[in-house]
Amino acid sequence: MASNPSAVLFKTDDLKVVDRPIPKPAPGQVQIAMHRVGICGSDVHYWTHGAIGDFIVRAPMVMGHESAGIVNEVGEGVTTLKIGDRVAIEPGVPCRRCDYCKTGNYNLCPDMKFCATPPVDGSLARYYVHEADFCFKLPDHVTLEEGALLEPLSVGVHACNRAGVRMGSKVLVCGAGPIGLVNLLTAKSYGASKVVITDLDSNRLQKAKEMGADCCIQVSRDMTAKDIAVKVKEYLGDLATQTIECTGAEPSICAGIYSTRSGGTLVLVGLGKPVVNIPIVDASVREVDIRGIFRYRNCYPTALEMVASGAVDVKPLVTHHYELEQTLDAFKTANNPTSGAIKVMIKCNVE
Ligand code: NAD
Ligand code: 572
Ligand code: ZN
Repeated sequence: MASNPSAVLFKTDDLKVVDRPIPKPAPGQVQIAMHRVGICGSDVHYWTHGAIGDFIVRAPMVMGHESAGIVNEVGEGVTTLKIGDRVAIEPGVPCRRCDYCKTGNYNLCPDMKFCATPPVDGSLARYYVHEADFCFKLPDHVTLEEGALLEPLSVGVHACNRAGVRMGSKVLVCGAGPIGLVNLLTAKSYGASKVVITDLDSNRLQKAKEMGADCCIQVSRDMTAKDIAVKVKEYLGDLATQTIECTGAEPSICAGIYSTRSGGTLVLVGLGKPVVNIPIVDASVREVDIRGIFRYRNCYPTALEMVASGAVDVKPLVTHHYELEQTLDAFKTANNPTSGAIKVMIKCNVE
């Protein structure tokens, strides 16, 4: 009898792999035999804190939103996918009817159902069902692991689009975690002539260097935001045309403002304290545009092309692999600052 082991978060610090019924695809859906699911910082945060802001785990929830697998069954009316297709799963399905959806800004849909954001179950299971039109067929030469990595890569694509990164841009990326690194990859593939990246952690900067960063700045807590801007200017020959802030830390947002040239753009990807003290007048009088992002929209096709064409190599993001049954160990590694983990990947099936 087939089973469906699934990584379920019951409450804070209570994550177990338990058997669940194998879901049947409704009309318009496909059932997917899951192969690779990456662990995101948000998964770890739900596990350790039981909530992110107003999103509280009130009922058992399956984890995972960075995923790819193989179509195992198609629901009624699905014509675009067939059994055996290898797909990357875009984890957020919007209502399709509201003004935001109808104008293409579906990431802002108030009724978005996003995997592993309470109360919606995620995809860290052996079998999972999803809307067929939010599944992207992978070419044969793109691995399922790369398919799973399209999710964080899409965050980089949306951030660089919102920042206006283009040929010849001189970009500052603040933070060399997985999200800073996908922004580095995207900025370079968009033609940025130089990308400088910051972090507190030298190991993370070493990884950034290996993944194409032109310069790395190891910041320390006693450096001022203006000190960091001076270093950015030294390395880029000027302040940054675009800054992508991927830490959410107040001092780093301040450094991001001072490091962006007049008329440039600062995109806030990192989400930290809800209220921060930043030099807003400096940004205002120098016409530094400050923009936010909320996940991504319409970015999976671009992210897939970037990987399929070889314009970016996302594989070095993955530092650890675990089996589905070892999910708890995988989360412990992802949450251990001394593990050297960037992206921890779970294998739900052999490829
Ligand atoms: P992460 O914690 O792995 O990486 C953050 C990095 O920032 C770490 O390496 C840390 O050492 C570094 N850092 C901390 N303070 C710093 C400082 N003052 N200066 C320089 N570096 C500093 O997290 P991640 O998975 O890479 O995600 C980054 C952020 O992006 C998180 O806040 C996450 O919630 C956010 N995020 C936002 C969206 C969105 O839609 N806006 C989507 C995905 C992730
Ligand atoms: O891959 C999507 C993603 N989004 C993250 C974090 C990690 N991964 N966000 C940060 C948290 N927010 S939220 O608005 N929220 C829990 C819905 O605070 C979403 C975007
Ligand atoms: Zn995520």
